Amino acid sequence: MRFSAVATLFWASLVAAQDPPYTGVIRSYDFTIKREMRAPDGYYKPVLLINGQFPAPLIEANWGDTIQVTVHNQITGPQEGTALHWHGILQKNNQWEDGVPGVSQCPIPPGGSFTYSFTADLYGTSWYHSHYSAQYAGGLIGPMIIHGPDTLKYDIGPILLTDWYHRDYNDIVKDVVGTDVTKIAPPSDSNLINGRNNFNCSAVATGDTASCKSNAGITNFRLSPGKLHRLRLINAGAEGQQKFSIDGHIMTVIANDFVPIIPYDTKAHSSLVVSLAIGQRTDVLVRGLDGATGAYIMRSSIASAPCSLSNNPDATAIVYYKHDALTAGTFNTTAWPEFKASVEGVCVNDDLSKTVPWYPITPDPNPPTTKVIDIDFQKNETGNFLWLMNNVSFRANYNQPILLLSNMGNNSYPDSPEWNVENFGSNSSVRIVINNNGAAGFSSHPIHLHGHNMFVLDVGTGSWDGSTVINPLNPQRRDVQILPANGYMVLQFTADNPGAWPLHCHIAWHVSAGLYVTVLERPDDIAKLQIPSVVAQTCRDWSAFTNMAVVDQIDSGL
Ligand SMILES: *[C@@H]1O[C@H](CO)[C@@H](O)[C@H](O)[C@H]1NC(C)=O
Ligand SMILES: *[C@@H]1O[C@H](CO)[C@@H](O)[C@H](O)[C@H]1NC(C)=O
Ligand SMILES: *[C@@H]1O[C@H](CO)[C@@H](O)[C@H](O)[C@H]1NC(C)=O
Ligand SMILES: *[C@@H]1O[C@H](CO)[C@@H](O)[C@H](O)[C@H]1NC(C)=O
Ligand SMILES: *[C@@H]1O[C@H](CO)[C@@H](O)[C@H](O)[C@H]1NC(C)=O
Ligand SMILES: *[C@@H]1O[C@H](CO)[C@@H](O)[C@H](O)[C@H]1NC(C)=O
Ligand SMILES: [Cu+2]
Repeated sequence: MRFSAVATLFWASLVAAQDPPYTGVIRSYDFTIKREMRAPDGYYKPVLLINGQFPAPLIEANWGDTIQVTVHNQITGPQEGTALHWHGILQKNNQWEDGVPGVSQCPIPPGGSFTYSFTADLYGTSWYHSHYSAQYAGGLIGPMIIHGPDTLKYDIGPILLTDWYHRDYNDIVKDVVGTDVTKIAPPSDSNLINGRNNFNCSAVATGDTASCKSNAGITNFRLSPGKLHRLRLINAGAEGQQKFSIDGHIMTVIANDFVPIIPYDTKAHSSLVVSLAIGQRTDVLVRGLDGATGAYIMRSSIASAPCSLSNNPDATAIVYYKHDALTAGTFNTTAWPEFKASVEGVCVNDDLSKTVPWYPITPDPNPPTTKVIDIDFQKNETGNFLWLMNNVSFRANYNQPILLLSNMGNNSYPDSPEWNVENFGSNSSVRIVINNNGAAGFSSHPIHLHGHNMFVLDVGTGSWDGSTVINPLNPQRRDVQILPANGYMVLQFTADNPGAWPLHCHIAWHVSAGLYVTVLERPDDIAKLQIPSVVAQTCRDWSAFTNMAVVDQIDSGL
């Protein structure tokens, strides 16, 4: 799976060109999704699994390969539709493979199958997850690694950081979009590193009779002294912002999302930790301590309110050099208090001035359109709490995917304002200013744009001054950025990818409650896309299912 030295030289010469090489290699996967009892942290609950696994299997490919995933929806107890989204993949020329029900496809009905096929068009670290209601908070997540020219011998692989809830995601969603203000922001019960952590079963709520085993066990990773290791951090949780560190070790940040950046050490900056909001990935290099034989603690802490809410925010894993140290179970924790202090109450990504892409791209300094979108938080007429963007709380119609209607030349839906479509027509570049102020400003949001590595021109508290752009010749690009509480974010994208692209908060509970806009990009070119007939067939299959069964869509659907 790794590149040879010669191949690396060849590929490196192509890198700046952006477009992936064509390798002709197909990486095939066969995924069966089921709901079964599991106890990742010791507490038994129904978990959505792929091929029996939580977290779901690793997808691994080389840049330019074709990834082909056949998904069998065997979810029962109850039956549900599903769809898988390949986070961060651009899907240029495969826009219908983005996996968002009601936007790019109809859900895969219970008992049905669908084969996704797309190019590994960027390289680095990512993940995939269900985009159907809050299924991904119920376990339907997995890592995805695409090897590029930046390959390294000591690759520790994916490190998934996920908050974890003991209640079923459907029950949580009902509360989140409910009418009782005390229930709309549920705290997570636990925090996991690669799907494991120890949970203290004495702490379960009175009356909770679920079976639970304390000391379920944690993950461990072996490092080699003096060697440079690559760690691929992924926040694949539902709500919590993670602050990652390893006691006694300095980390060098080399990529954010699918974008390699000019490296910097966490130690050399104010923050000693790596901050990741939901959906974000950060690749770090860690040099094994010279001559080390001991064991150290790897930590990921959910940043406390106002960033996130958790009853057990601290996840741990072990980093060890010699097996004896692992079994002895004594750890050097000298450095932890200093790290802990830097974790609290900071709900932002590292400064944009620090995160400079390795391969520069300059955005249009005068984009032909700038759209201002306000975020609001309100009760609707029935008293349910909802999030709004541009004065609309999004709600999908699973039977009418926006991309497919657009492909048939229909870009106006007078009866469906809740699809929240922003039609940017044929604009060559689009700038969007998102304001998170007023009554809605109490929370920060990880804002995710599909189909692009967005330029992040500026973020901050208060309002944008209308002109400041950080690193205007080469601003940070990534696919998720934290929009601060009581703040703003300015993003821009080059309209090089015709499609219907979700722009949304990646907190499961917030997108469930409608914090979402559909960016419609170059509809004239969407009309020309040759969408395979199997996509329409999935809609007929879904329609046949919904003619027989009532789909209880309790949230936005995403
Ligand atoms: C587990 O929780 C119980 C009840 O809160 C407490 O008494 C006990 O000390 C905890 N055990 C550990 C190992 O933290
Ligand atoms: C523990 O780690 C610190 C650095 O974090 C180091 O200065 C100290 O020497 C270590 N102690 C032992 C006993 O290895
Ligand atoms: C308010 O929102 C809830 C939750 O999405 C929804 O079930 C309900 O139908 C909405 N009420 C109105 C009047 O639209
Ligand atoms: C927002 O929507 C509500 C209800 O649809 C409407 O009454 C109000 O005028 C809208 N506000 C703005 C600023 O568009
Ligand atoms: C476009 O689709 C919407 C939603 O199905 C429908 O209401 C509308 O009539 C359609 N427009 C045309 C011109 O077919
Ligand atoms: C550019 O986008 C704006 C919406 O922000 C839209 O009103 C306008 O028609 C678009 N221009 C073109 C040329 O499509
Ligand atoms: Cu949010």
